[in-house]
Amino acid sequence: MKTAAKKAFKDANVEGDQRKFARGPSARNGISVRIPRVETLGFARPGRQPGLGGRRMGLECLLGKFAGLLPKRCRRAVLTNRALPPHSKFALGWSAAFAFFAGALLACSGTVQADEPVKVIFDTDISGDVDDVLALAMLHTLEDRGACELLGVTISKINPLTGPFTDAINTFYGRPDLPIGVTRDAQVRESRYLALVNEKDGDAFRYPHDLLNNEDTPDAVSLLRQLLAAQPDGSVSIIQVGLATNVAGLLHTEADEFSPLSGVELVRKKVRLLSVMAGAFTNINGSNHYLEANVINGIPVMQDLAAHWPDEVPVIWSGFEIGIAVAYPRESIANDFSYVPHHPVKEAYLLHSGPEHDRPTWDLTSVLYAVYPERGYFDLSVPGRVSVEGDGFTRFTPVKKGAQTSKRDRFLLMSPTQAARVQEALVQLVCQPPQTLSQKP
Ligand SMILES: [Ca+2]
Ligand SMILES: [Ca+2]
Repeated sequence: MKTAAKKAFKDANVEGDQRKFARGPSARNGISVRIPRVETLGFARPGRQPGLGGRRMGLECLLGKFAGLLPKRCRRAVLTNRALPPHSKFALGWSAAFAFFAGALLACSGTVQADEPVKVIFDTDISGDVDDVLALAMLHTLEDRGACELLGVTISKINPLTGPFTDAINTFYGRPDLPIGVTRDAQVRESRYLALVNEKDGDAFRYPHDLLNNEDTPDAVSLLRQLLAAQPDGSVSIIQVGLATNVAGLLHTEADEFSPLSGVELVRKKVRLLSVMAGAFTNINGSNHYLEANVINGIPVMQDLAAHWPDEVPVIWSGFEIGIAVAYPRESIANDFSYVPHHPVKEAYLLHSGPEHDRPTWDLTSVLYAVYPERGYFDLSVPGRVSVEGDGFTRFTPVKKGAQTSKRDRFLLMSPTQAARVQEALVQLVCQPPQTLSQKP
């Protein structure tokens, strides 16, 4: 590793600032992160994702099942595209007919079908790093495509412009009334890009918004309760990509005007998944004790979350190692957003990182997993339990074979092949023009 990059890494460790770490001379060349090796690769993995109720069946799986019905020589011929032995044609004919009827049956039974949009609450510390802005843009695209339904945004750091800026992004993407809640009790954070919200062209805001003051927003924890209470049971995925302030706070709430349930009961009833960007779950530059910013900027609340989140609701952690292995390419920022004269995502990125930087995609990976858990973008670790230690280290303890210990937590794994697919998916989802623009004459 280059010396300057080593220094950047040291600074990041001391100050817990991911931005400094990745803003070394080159996030791509100066820092090498070992990506965990995984056995399973490829698109549309068949079968169920543990704990998440998989419903899709991959083409490979269907082909494999079809081939499994054939005599051995035919099977080889089908799978290798070779000529069939003449006496096997009869068997193949029957098998093909069977496969046709099985396929028709499968279509009728609804086994292979479009999924319902994933209901999402986005809990973000939008202020310091810019990956939160890209992640929010991505969620709007995913809703435009019918893949998710964004119920609201809750903000977990204090800066007077977080609410107005988020409202401006939501308005840009055609959702000016999306509920926004803001914490009143968390770390105060400066920002390089939030002031964009006050830019004017002439007398008008460059990025229109009608939320002008965080004082006019509900408290984030209260909004979490309101949004959850209104949803069907077991339907909501919470994506937490900042401090755990709001989600941990939710766990300590009691009955209110929105629900007679306590916070833990509400989570148990309404939430299907917590997708978290926090922690580190592999060696990072030889260190097996890397301290990640979303944890060390609020250790007590992350400890609280890890200790009190109910066992029945899965938590999937995207560690530091995942986002840093997938950089957002500067070429996309330069070229893909010029469908409007001013684009808030591009301008925020440039204010934060400049034009010569490929920003790691930490928060975006938690969004991608939450909305597309079954597309094989990532693999999952064995189940176990994450605990947050006093210095902010996230310790994962795998479940012991046969033991009745908690299986609540898993963390994301990603092979180099998957990283290439993830990068392309993220770029296309972040830069897609808002539906509202394409609908204009
Ligand atoms: Ca608004
Ligand atoms: Ca963040």
